[in-house]
Amino acid sequence: MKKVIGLVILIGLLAVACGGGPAGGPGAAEGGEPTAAVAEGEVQLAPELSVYNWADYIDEQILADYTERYGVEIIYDTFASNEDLLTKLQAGASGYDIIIPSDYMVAQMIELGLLAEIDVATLPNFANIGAEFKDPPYDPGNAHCTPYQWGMTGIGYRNGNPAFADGPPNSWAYLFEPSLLEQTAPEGINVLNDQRELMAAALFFLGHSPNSTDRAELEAARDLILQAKPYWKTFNSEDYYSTLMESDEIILSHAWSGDAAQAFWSTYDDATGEGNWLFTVPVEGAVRYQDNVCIPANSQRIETALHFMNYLMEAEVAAAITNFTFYPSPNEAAKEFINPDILNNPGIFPPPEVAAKLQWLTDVGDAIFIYDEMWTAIKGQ
Ligand code: N2P
Repeated sequence: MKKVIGLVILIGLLAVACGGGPAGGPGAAEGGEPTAAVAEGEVQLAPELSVYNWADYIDEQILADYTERYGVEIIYDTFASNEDLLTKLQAGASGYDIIIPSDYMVAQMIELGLLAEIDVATLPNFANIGAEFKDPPYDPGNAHCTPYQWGMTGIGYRNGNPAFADGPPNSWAYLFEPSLLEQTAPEGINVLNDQRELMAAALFFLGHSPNSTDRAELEAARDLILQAKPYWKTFNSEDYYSTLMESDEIILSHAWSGDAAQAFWSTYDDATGEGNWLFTVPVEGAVRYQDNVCIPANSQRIETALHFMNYLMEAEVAAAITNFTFYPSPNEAAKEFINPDILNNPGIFPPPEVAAKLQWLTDVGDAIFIYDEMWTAIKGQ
């Protein structure tokens, strides 16, 4: 289904209908181009909007602020992985208006016809997005989605634990090598409950591409995971930072960078200047992801979803999201509102030598069925 949405056109028409226009009062821009103020003032918003996001990936106050400003109730829910999101969406009738898939999943969803088309030229705040984040390979021309936040996948570890006395666990060997696991497993290890991420960790460790489509390589990754699995306490990618890291149920976790940073700051002690959790990027390489704001093709509230999408790209809103989640923002205009401690933190905004080790996950096409088969074996045994 092809839906090209023109927010400015729609707003422009409404402005005319309401007697607005180039000289028509507040919100009317010079030259007749609608501004964000017009967008805020004139678009007809639905009474509610359903938003489906990763866990711990927004300050819910930002949703409350939107409700207060625009009178739109947000129905909010979270998911644990891109594949969970896809399953929900494919089940149909999900009712979601805004979803936040990662890069490779955007490509898969476009292929499956699950996303509404948008025209970013109609979203005034898209201008705030940094050039390097626009027009991504998985969604040329941002024809479906706008960038939300990005980050890295690595290893979170308990600061001060003797197991890490010789240095950070900066190798995937800490997830897979029995001699290391024997030391750390008794105190608890968590891995992300995320098939592409866990397979990528194993593939990096084996020296293969995280986007391998080779059955023999994927089977080797599965076997590596299966031999390490008895050492792992939990598969959790949803509330692991609060229920496992912060509460000291574990000492090591396969982790997304911002979640580890949240665990650091929530345990931060002013007296020592330290938090309980640190983060490291394995030497073998690691995943870098770009998460995106998209609208399911079957949304019944597309204009409101576009309005919300535009709101998330306001410089101060995007900064508030990063200041809460500790994930880097693609929003260039937000930078002046981001806490400098976050901007200058190499565990959040990676320096070039770390960035050089990061790789995107891409759509693996039909090989996804091999990944599904491997994952079923991994989770089933
Ligand atoms: C936050 C999840 C980060 C998104 N808990 C990973 N793509």
